[in-house]
Amino acid sequence: MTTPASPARAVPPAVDVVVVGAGFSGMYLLHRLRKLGMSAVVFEAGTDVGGTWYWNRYPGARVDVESLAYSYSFSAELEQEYPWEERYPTQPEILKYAQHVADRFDLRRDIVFRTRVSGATWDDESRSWLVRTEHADAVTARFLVMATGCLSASKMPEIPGLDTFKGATYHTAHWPHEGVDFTGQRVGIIGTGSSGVQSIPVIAEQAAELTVFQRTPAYSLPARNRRLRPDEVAAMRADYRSYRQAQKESAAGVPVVVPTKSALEVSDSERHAIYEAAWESGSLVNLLSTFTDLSTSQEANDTAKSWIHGKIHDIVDDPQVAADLCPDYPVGTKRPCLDTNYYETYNRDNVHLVNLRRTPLVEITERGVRTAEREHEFDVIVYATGFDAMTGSLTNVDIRGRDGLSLKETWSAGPRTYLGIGSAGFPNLFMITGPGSPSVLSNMIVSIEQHVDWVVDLVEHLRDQGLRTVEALPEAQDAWVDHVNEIAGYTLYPKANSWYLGANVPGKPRVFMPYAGGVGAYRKKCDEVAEKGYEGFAIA
Ligand code: N01
Repeated sequence: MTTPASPARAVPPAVDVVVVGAGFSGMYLLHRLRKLGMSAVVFEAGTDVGGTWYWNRYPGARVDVESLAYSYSFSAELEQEYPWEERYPTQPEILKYAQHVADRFDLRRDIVFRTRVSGATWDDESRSWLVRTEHADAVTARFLVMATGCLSASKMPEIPGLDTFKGATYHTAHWPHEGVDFTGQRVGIIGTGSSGVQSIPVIAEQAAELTVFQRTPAYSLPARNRRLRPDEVAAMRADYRSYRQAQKESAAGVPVVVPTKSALEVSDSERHAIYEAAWESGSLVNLLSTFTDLSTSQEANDTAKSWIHGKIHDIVDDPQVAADLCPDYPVGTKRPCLDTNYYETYNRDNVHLVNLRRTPLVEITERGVRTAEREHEFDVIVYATGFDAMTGSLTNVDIRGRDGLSLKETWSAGPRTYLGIGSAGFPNLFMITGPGSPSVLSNMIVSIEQHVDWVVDLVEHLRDQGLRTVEALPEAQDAWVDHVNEIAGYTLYPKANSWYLGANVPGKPRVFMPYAGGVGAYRKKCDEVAEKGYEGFAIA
């Protein structure tokens, strides 16, 4: 998607805070900063608010956290009034919610749409950032907050001949606003992560033929989506505060019954009944919290893996296709998916699976996709090939800290942050849900609100104390990076080639980027740091 040549509105020359991105982070930041009486401008590449939910309009796009939980908690009125319709809302429903929030809190007047930030340079003398946009605007700001999201730098695959295809090409993360009509079309789709798993069943219903090119199968759980019942909405609204508190204290920002047993200490029949109940519940967190040791013990995890393999074989008619759809890495070590009729779709006559592990992809041709076996001809190719996750949206902006230090170069061996919020050498720069924070392992809105509150409280503290700069200390950052790695080392996460580890981007250092210690423990740590006068940060 291209951005128009001119920005939507005039840009102020100087503000207290520049925010990059008008997704859920940027919107809440703006709201909080205004309440503090600080001037702020938000730059947004899209034509409207919504971030992830603005860009990812592919067919079947839904969130995999329930609507009543995947929503802002900062306004009780908003919680009480917003009429969520479905258990797992569609992308249009979530975008409508974001637009409602923008209207309700009058956010758009401080958002400059259609404007990508190209670079930002710290000036030590004035102790401020000079932020530049693609339209050659420049704004001076005391603080720069990157609210750019973890999954926003989309990625095309490294396949020869990408530009040669004569038919239509789409990436799931840049879907046309007017939609795509696949009726009568021969469609090829590359990628079977969450975006592929959600879009494949919907495209299959329209297309004449759909061929799925799968490199790594995903674990996917049926969402069992449905309309929300008035009684469950009323019950949540009657006691939202306790629910929000439970979210804050939970591991993933979604309260669950905390498991007490190992998968290895129960009988086969008890274990199967527990997995069956989680499968029936249509909730990923339920599945991943069935036992205490699924994320730490290979043997325990193998029980879930083989149980899910059994489910896939039950659903998919062709035994070879079923076998090809069975993942071989531990459950949960790549992000599992939530689907509607995903495995069932492979029973359709017009759907074909190509296992790229057996038949590697060779090139894109004028007419379609060539594998080691043959050429497949298409009218349309859909790339559901994911993102340069967690760091791409930060390093794509030319950020220069003290003495011209480049963020991209500084992170060339992997991202280094203190708490996933700041990075040494980059004063007054904050990241919302940055690498080293729970972020993508959690309900993003819970983590976003926690980061925004923490950062805005820090900005308020500086202002009230008459202080100008804050910067992560290298030794605090080193200790935090070690801690993040240590926690990941206790888990099975490093056993899969996931985007959590940067494994989907050739040349990206293999570093486990999110913090796996849980949002409850992480929040406590952040609160302690603040209580101790922002321990680990140099403040001046
Ligand atoms: O991207 P992905 P996504 N040749 O990276 C394949 C969130 N999300 O957009 O695994 C062939 O997961 C790649 O194969 P492999 C969610 O956190 C949430 O689907 O690298 N194949 C993989 O199958 C999710 O995890 C929701 O071997 C190639 C696929 O493309 C994250 O976003 C919905 C290839 C990419 O999968 C990313 O999901 C959507 C190549 N050269 C997204 N290159 C919900 O809330 C890549 N692939 C439900």
